[in-house]
Amino acid sequence: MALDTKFEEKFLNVSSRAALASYFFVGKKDKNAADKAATDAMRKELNKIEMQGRVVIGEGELDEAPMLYIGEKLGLNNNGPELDIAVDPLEGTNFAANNLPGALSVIAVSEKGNLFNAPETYMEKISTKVKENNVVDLDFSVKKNILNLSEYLNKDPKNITACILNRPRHKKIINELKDLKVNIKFITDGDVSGALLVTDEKYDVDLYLGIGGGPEGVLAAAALDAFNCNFQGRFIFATHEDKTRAKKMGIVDLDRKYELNEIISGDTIFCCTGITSGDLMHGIQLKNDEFISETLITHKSTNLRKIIKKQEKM
Ligand code: VTB
Repeated sequence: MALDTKFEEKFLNVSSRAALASYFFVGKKDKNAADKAATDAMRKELNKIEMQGRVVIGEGELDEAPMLYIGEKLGLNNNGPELDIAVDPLEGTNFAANNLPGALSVIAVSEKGNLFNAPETYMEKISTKVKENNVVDLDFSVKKNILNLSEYLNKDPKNITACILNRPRHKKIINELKDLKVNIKFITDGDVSGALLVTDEKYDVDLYLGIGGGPEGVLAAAALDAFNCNFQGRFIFATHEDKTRAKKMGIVDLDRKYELNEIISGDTIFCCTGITSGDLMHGIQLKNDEFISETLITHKSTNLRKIIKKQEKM
């Protein structure tokens, strides 16, 4: 079964309203206020949609986050299709708080049971536009991935661009990329966007790799699936608490490498709206009593994948 196209507009409205709410806190040096505004707006809009929604990736567990917590039920009239919902109302809290490029509001929706219930831990990730197996793989060395990609794309490694979060934990990967003379696109935060840079030639990124948030990995996978790109992820359960929580969530093999369609399957709608302008989209702009938003929307079953610009009343 596919998700009805009527939901495209509805979920686009959810992410654009969340982006607008957060926009008012841009540059105010208050990450929590910006996040709360986006979360409250997202929740309010989701509850206007006729669906039986359930948050599978959200703002934490009930005891940590009163809004959009994992397991929270959403929707109008307890009627309509049963949907699994993943949200990151404010992806890039640092960006919003400091008025830096790249803050987004993100949501992905699937039919019940098709979205991985991801714990809030780190995830080792890799994404490319190459769909074939065995070209790029999380289990290969950096060198093997780059050389395979180089051969596949018929590009010298020095003309390959790899995107990675600039973190000390990536020192070894970064040194290997440097040795191979690969162009590195460093991002300081925001790896939903980072992972999506492989979706279009215009971004000039061939590979995304490295360790970022698990929930962000699942969200990116939803869009990458619609773009027919590849993604693999492996959760990193570092602490005893992480391991216990993972087991509670039903994860048996803690070291497992997940393929894209084990993370997300069936039909999906993905929307991400720019709060501040970044690589993917322009941020929110205000015009008198109206606002302009740009949202990247994908709908797997209808092959919808485009950036929609809207101007509407606040
Ligand atoms: C990651 C990344 C996110 O925050 O969760 C990162 O996936 C936090 O990583 O996109 P560190 O603990 O290394 O700072 C983001 O960059 C923004 O939420």
